[in-house]
Amino acid sequence: MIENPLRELLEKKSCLRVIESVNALEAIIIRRLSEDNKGFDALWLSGFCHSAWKGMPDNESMPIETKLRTIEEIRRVCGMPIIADCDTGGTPDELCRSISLFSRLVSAVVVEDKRGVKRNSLYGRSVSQEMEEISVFSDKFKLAAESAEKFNIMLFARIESFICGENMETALKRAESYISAGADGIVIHSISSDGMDAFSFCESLRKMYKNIPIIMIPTVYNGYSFDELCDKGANIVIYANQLTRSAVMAMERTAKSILNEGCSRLSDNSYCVSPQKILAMIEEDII
Ligand code: SPV
Ligand code: MG
Repeated sequence: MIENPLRELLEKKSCLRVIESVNALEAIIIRRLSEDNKGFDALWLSGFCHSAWKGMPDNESMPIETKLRTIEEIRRVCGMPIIADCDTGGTPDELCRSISLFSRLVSAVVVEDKRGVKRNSLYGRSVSQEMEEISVFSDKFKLAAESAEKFNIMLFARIESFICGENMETALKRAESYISAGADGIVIHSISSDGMDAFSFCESLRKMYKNIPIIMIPTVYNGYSFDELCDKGANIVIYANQLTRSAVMAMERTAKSILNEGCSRLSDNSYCVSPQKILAMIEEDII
């Protein structure tokens, strides 16, 4: 069976640094910063950022074919392992189909335990978000895990308890059930500013499962260093959206500057890389 590069990395390193990549240019930038085993270890195909670049809401309405085409474009320029955000995965059949379509391109898939129309977790409780019943999600997950095992891709269960107002006990109960259903790892999502819910969860889960890989997404509790998050028990830290957010800020600043200045000289000199830099980055890739 073909090796799974993410699984191999998890065996070699106690904690992996993963960053959003939702198009080929982002992937080239990350790959160039990650040569010689330094930098980032893998890419996160963020549903939020991928849909944002397509001008679509993060509500699982993106056709799977569009996601696949993006992953193929990334694959063409970058060999780093990819972790794909599969949202709730839809029905069990839809989830298994996604796993089979992604299988030759990605190392891992993450599926979250909410139900109904998917809303981005960063909304928290300001919008209506419902958790799926533990048994319903576990049954769906079990089928998906069988399919993932067949294709040798890792399947992570993402627990949204702390997004939707569930307590620690329920979050841990969910983790136990998903691990029994075949999860290769757990993503514990949190939007608390100190991350304490995610850290306590991690500590308790570790007592029950010494080696289960745990993923943290410190978008809101962003003051902790990578090393601190590893000490808190993370095996994978995902910087899920900072590249897209910084690109939006830079694009707005440049566009405004062109309007305000009446010409592009200030933005060309101060806010933009040269066209040659981009041409070289891409052509060096093709040669
Ligand atoms: C994403 O990047 O699409 C995620 C992480 O799922 S979050 O936006 O925090 O839900
Ligand atoms: Mg997402």
